[in-house]
Amino acid sequence: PRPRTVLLTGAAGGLGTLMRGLLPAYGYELRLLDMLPVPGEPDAITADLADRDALREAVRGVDAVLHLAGISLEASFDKILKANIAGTYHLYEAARQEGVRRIVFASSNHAVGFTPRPQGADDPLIPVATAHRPDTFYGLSKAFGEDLAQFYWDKHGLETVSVRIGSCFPEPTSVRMLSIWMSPGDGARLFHAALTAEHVGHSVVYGSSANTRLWWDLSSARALGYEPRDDSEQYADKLIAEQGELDPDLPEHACLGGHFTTDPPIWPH
Ligand code: NAI
Ligand code: 15L
Repeated sequence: PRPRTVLLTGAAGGLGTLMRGLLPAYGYELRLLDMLPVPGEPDAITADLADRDALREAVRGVDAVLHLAGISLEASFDKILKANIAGTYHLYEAARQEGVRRIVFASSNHAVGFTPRPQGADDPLIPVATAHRPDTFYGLSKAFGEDLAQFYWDKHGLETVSVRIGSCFPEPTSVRMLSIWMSPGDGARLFHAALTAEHVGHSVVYGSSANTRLWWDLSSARALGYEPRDDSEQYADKLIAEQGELDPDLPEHACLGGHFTTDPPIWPH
């Protein structure tokens, strides 16, 4: 049966706000959760991912979870540990205890951010089955989340689609984003496919539109039934005129994770 009631964590965030607007058209009834109040949504659950009791109650009776909550950029290890590592564990444990069958996990390109990017049309696309090469504590937490998802599938039969999202914003704003952009409409199409495809076990997919300058292999996403409709190329002339082409000799342009690979770490708390 198709999931109807979906818990959306991180509902107050950028992607959560976009998906609150787009997913109801697919027939979902969304239950919302965030540590911050969700503007205009008085019924949203205000709870931190550290609150195990609140998570148990929040997942009770839902068909699936779209797990977007967490720190979405680099931060200190202590902050990442609490929100993204322990928080995602608490969510999985609540789902297991309440018998939820599927989670769609917002992983990130930064789980594999130190992977060299293709530099020309002849270079192979980055496959899903590539080793984790996290570029930040943040990326490390996403690699952990993918492993956690694999463990809950192997051990407990709880299914996950881990979506290594590129950049999901209304428009791409950098030359790097031309390669990894996921339009909001394609994001909703991909999350819908991840929520409804049968027998996913633990599947890992890249999350982007069908960009002309794509760096990765979308075939595992397409295998879920995802058919992207958008391409960032319409923004290419303007962004390249403003910022220039990516220079492969610059360290911050050499790898998938871009400046996340070269930004100084955030120490310590
Ligand atoms: P965001 O930072 O705008 O939203 C994250 C939301 O999670 C916020 O509303 C925040 O209050 C909530 N949150 C943070 N810690 C929490 C906690 N301990 N308990 C409860 N709620 C908590 O981030 P955005 O852009 O909406 O991203 C959503 C998810 O997708 C994140 O997990 C992010 O890592 C992932 N992602 C997003 C990408 C993008 O392009 N937007 C790219 C790759 C991954
Ligand atoms: C991410 O994982 C972040 O959550 C998002 O804000 C963007 O920075 C994106 O990666 C990116 O790589 O552009």
